[in-house]
Amino acid sequence: MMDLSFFQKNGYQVLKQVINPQIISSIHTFLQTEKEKTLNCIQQSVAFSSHADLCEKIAELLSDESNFKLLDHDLRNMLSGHLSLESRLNPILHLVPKDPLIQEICRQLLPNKEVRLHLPPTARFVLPNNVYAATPAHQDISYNKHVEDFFVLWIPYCKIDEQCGGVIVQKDTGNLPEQLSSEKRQFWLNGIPDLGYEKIHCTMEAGDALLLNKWIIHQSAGNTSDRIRYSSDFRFFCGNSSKHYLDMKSWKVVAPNS
Ligand SMILES: O=C(O)CCC(=O)C(=O)O
Repeated sequence: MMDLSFFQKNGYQVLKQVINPQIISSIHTFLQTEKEKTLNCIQQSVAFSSHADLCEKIAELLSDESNFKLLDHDLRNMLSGHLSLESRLNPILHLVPKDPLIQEICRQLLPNKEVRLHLPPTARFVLPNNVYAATPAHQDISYNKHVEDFFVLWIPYCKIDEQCGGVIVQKDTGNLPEQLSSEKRQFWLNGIPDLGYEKIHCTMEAGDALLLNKWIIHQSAGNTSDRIRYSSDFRFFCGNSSKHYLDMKSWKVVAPNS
C-alpha cells in the first residue's frame, strides 16, 4: 500500500517516482510530435517565426481581451498550451491508467468502487513565457461538475523546477468549500481572489506525479525557463458521468447515455 495519508489530510501530495520511466519516455515523445502538429495548426491563423515570437503575439493579443474573445475556441485552446482533442484521445495516454501502480492508487483513493477515467485527459505543452498558458487559482470541482467523486493526477514529462513552473497549491485549502462566485468565464474561469493562504510550488522530477483533490486551490506557475513544459492531467472518478469516460475494466470508451 502506498502512503497517501498526506493527500487524505491536505488535499495534495507529490508522489515520488510512481510513473514508469518507459511510460514517461513514450508519452513525452508523443507529446513532442503532437506539439509540432499543433504549432502548424496555429501557424495557419497566427503567423510566427519562432516560439518566442508566438508568445509575444499571444501576449499582444491578450492585452486586448475583446480581440481574444473573437478567436475560435480551438485556436484559444491551442494558444493556451493544450494539445488538440485528437491528440488527447490517443490511446497512448491510456498507458497511465493501465499501469498497475496507478490502479493501486485508484483503489486506495476510491475503495470498493468502479474507477473510471474522464476522457479526454488534458495534455499541455507550455512554451517558455506563454503567459496565456496559465490557469488562474481554482478548485477542480469548479471545472468538473459532471462527476461527483474524483481526484486528479497531474504528471509532468520533464523536470519541474522554479523556472519551468507547473502547479502552485494553496496550503490548508484541501477541505475548503467551493469558492467560485460566478460561472462566467472568458477562457479560464475567473480566478479565486487571494485568500491569504500560503502558496507552495510543487517542484518535481520526471516520474513524479501530483495528486490533487477536488477542493484544493491551485494555479499554474508560469514557464520562465528556456524549455517547453509538457504535462498531462488525468481525472479518475467513480459513479456516473455525463461525459465520455474510459472504463478501467473493459478499457472501452463509454459515451454519455450509452
Ligand atoms: O498544468 C498547469 O499549468 C495547471 C494544471 C491545473 O491547474 C489543473 O490540472 O487543474
